[in-house]
Amino acid sequence: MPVHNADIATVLNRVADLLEIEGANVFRIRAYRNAARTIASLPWSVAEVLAEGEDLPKLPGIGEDLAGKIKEIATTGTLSQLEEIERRIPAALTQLMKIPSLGPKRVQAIYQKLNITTLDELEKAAREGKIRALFGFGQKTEEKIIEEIEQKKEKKERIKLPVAEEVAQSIVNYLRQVSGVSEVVVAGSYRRRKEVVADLDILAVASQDSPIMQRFINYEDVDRVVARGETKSTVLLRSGLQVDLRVVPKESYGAALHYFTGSSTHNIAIRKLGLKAGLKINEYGIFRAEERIGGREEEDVFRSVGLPFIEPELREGRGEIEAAARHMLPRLISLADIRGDLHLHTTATDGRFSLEEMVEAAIRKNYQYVAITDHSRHVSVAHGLDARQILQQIEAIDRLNKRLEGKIRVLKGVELDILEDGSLDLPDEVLKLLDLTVCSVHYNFNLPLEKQTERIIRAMDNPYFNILAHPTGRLINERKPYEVDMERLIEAARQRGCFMELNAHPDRLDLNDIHCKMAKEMGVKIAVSTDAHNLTDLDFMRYGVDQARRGWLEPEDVLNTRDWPKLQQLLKRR
Ligand code: DGT
Ligand code: CA
Ligand code: CA
Ligand code: ZN
Repeated sequence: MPVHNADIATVLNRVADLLEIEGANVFRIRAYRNAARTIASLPWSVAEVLAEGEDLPKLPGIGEDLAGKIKEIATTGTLSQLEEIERRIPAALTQLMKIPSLGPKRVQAIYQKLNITTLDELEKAAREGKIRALFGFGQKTEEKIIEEIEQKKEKKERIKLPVAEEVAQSIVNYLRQVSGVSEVVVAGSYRRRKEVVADLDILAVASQDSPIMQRFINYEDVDRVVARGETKSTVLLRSGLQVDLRVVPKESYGAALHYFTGSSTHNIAIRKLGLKAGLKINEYGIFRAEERIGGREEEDVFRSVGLPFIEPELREGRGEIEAAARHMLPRLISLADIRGDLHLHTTATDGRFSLEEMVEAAIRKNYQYVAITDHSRHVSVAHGLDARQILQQIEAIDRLNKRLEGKIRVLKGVELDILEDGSLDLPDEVLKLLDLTVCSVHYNFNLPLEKQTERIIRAMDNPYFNILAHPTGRLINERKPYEVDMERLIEAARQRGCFMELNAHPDRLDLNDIHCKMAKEMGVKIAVSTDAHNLTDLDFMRYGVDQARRGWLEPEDVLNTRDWPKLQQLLKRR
């Protein structure tokens, strides 16, 4: 069985969860979580490296002990330490940790006092009023718990793109090797580059006698076969991810690719256009009466209804068909348009690599410039910099720029905390020495909409405010966006010459696609930045570009497609 990096991360996180319930040392717990994050973001497969007989390279924050555990997981799929802990505490307890109101202390209490180990038991006890009687709980908490269990039941967790990608690549490579198979592509929301996907929709072209279906359900990662047919099958993988496979003949490939790429709103609109033109368009092809007039290529579908090709990222039924009809489709940005990264951390705060190492990595990306934006002092958990330390970093960057002799321009920046009263976290005398600032809300997420909006707009009043970083603070699948009036924020940014960030980290992708489009339409440019905390995080840029494309952004709409002189002009506020 292939052990994906995501599987290793899952095991490590599980150990951390259980240790937390046991009340273990916080540093120890954090080490597991950090290791999980590091492994999950590696651009290469740990299991594959080990399988080739190579040793695990030294990874930041991962000592010998943890490295040994990672090897054990990568080679055996499990960890003896985890099995040991699981013997001590019921495994289902980690499910309880997923209820936002319950921390490890409360889970421990519920388990020890009421012997509750599952969500169902928890819900029953809460409905019977048994939770409120526990020390440290109350009626309010009990009601909240019930509400949170209900919410959890409603939503099936959607998978973030990087995890989906890892699974998709393995299975696509596997299917490509089956005899008689000529095409294998992932369609659906994955191809539209949605930040989270519910399942993988794989489309293949294969000859009639190809054993592809049999091979698909025999794939080593398959846990359960949900449905099996001649042309369509569905399986559940061990991770719980569902995969649909459709096999079509060559002459249907384009029509099927269009159909299974979706979205269904987009498909329905295209089909209607077809009907108006006397055509039947479906996953098998394009037909006039009974005659097939196209469907081999995806372009055939658009051509048959008189439209130019519409990029998958735009196919959400948000006006793309109307725009195509008027030849007003955006010329979408691509990764090659990006000239630099405007949000990076170093070991000066919570980054994992030094200034020099981060800059070297940016040079390898062929960037013209890169901005160092470590945290300001308010973020004490990340050892935020005070005025004196920022001045030191400025000097270090000046020296580095001299030494680099124009290989890249290192921009002096800071990630400034927006304080509760809307002031910025460092004095203007320091800020005026910087090339740019990215400003963000890191605490007090719970302010009412009006207050939060005004807090941020007040911060923009400061003439050294350049870019609003991760403007809603959401963490996909983990933390909701804080309440804020985005239209007002964007308008305020426009009036003041500020910009919005599209944070490219796949856990954030903040702004989202809809807000990117809104900013574009309102005339506010966007910085697509990775917020890199280690070298490989610079690769997140492509997720940012994907999201930018979903937001209809053209190179013109993105700040960091400019060369430095133009960027410098844009950053100067008048
Ligand atoms: P997801 O899986 O929720 O992330 O999003 P999708 O778009 O991948 O949805 P999925 O997997 O249910 O279906 C894949 C594509 O198949 C969908 O984007 C369009 C097409 N499709 C599915 N059901 C229908 C339908 O009832 N009508 C039309 N026109 N197309 C459909
Ligand atoms: Ca899908
Ligand atoms: Ca599907
Ligand atoms: Zn940051």
